[in-house]
Amino acid sequence: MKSMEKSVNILIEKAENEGIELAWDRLKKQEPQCGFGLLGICCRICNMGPCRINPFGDEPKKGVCGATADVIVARNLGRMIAAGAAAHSDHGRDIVHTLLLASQGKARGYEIKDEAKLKVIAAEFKIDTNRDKNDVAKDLAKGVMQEFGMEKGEIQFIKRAPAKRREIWEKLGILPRGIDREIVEMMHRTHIGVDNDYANIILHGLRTSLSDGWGGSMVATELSDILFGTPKPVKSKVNLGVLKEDAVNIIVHGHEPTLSEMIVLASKDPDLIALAKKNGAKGINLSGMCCTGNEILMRKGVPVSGNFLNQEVAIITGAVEAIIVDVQCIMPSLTEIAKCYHTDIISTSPKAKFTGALHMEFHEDKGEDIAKKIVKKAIENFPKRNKEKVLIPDKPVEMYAGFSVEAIVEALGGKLDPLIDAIKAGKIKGIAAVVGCNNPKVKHDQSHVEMTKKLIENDILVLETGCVAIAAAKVGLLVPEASEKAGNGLKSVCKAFGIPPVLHMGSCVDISRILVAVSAIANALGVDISDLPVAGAAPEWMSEKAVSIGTYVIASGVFTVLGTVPPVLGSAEVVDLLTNGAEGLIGAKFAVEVDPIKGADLMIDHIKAKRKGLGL
Ligand code: SF4
Ligand code: MSK
Repeated sequence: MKSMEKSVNILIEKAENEGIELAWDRLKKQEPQCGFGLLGICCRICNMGPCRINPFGDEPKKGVCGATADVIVARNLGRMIAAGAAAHSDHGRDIVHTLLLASQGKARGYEIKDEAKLKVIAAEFKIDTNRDKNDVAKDLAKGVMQEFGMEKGEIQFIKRAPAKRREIWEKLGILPRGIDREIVEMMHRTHIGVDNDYANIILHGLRTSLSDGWGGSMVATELSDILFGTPKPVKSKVNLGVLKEDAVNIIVHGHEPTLSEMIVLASKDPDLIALAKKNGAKGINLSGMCCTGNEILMRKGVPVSGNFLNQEVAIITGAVEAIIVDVQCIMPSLTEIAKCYHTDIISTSPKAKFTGALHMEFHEDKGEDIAKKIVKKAIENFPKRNKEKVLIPDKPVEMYAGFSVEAIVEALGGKLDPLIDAIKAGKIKGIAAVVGCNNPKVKHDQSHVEMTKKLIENDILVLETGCVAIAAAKVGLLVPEASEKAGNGLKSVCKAFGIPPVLHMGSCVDISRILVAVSAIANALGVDISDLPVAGAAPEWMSEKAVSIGTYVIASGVFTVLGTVPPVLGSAEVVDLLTNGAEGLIGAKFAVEVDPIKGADLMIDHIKAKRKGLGL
């Protein structure tokens, strides 16, 4: 079985019978995967190469330029961090741009939904908040935009970190300046013949990743909340069973809320609903996938059809009229698979076109109109559906999402104190941030689910974002009743506050919410983040964004377990720095453990040790 999800296995079989190739088949064709690539010891940075290092100690031990395995591995890792940070941060930049247009009245359909949060964030940027909200928003957008390329100084949100953490960063010289500044510098340093010291490259990797977590990602989260509303607990449904046989099924997939928010509005438009009925459907059924899905789930309660490895099989249901995509984690294979069905793949971002897709470019200034045109296109596709090929093999599962930091505080009665008291009393032993993707190298969703279950059984409150949160939702872990599966201590806290033992905090950029939460707890206890009984994990990670995330999480002082092996094993020095030496520098390190139960055990042991350190 390739997936934990029964319906996915059924659809994989359907695809096989129809001769359609999926990610698992393509992975098989890639195997055995390139050993040099797996170890991170191939380099094609310049045209004297490509070079590779013999991992068994024989020649060649150096690239043509003289680069060792250590330098090559560190450079490759540095570039992965830079790419991941760039992806999150460019998403953040788009949100800033939308906020600016909205504040200028140039983006019909968009408005400031959370004025209170606007004031809080604007005050952080020392902007006068006693004015019209649009004037405040305009100054905030301009101020944040300027930070992207900032040459000197440090980004504003980094000031949210506990003083002890900031001292560590300052001492190491890794307080991030502008986000673009750090990413460009990483690309420069890893050009041939620049930074030829593996440790120095990795140090800048930490700085680059911090500009993502406390910069680009945090900007994306906070400004999205201002524009679209700060998430509050919301009930919804999840898995491919949210698709309906008798409705026009539209899936939004990717990452940004800008377009998907407008698609939500368009899907409720009475004229478009009437058009859907005229075309033989009972209505329009919108669902989300991956993190665009998480964005509209958290704020609008829109059901989720799946996570990363659900995207191809969604088409195999034969019931999807259109998959509307924006940016990130969208497989290029979708257009090829869609040819076997009536499904339209509609690309919308000028940054992300797909050969074979229908491109309907989205611009915020005409957002409402474009969204309506896109939905209309999907509706017109409904009569082309071949009913004989339809297979929706599941019933949806109930879930709750929308646990922003503000929502958690509210659920706890207005303060974080009950959570801190529960940690002190040992009812909650600690907190785990379990994040990240799917990867066909491991059984779809299994590591996420097994690790999460083990953690809650051991009274560890689990915070999740991205594809993990969707995986946990599919097996019913995101409802208050799931506290029955938790240890007695965690169960009693969940029951007292009516919350699930696993809290869905949003999309991948929303890991910034977890940074804010752990900073608040550290500040309340007067300690550093690295002193807290907190651990992180990315059990099925695959993307460069996940590399940046993992790096800023350890750079922020949180021990992190990776469930798929990163391409660094070709350098014993780099491995030692990341899994050992980093602890002395930043108070946290990585561990790699492919077994999710053993990974959870590492986290539990870490949490126990930190409790002891705090005298708890
Ligand atoms: Fe080879 Fe050095 Fe060029 Fe990399 S930078 S391809 S190791 S010569
Ligand atoms: S969508 S980065 S597969 S979490 Fe954010 Fe999922 Fe990972 Fe993409």
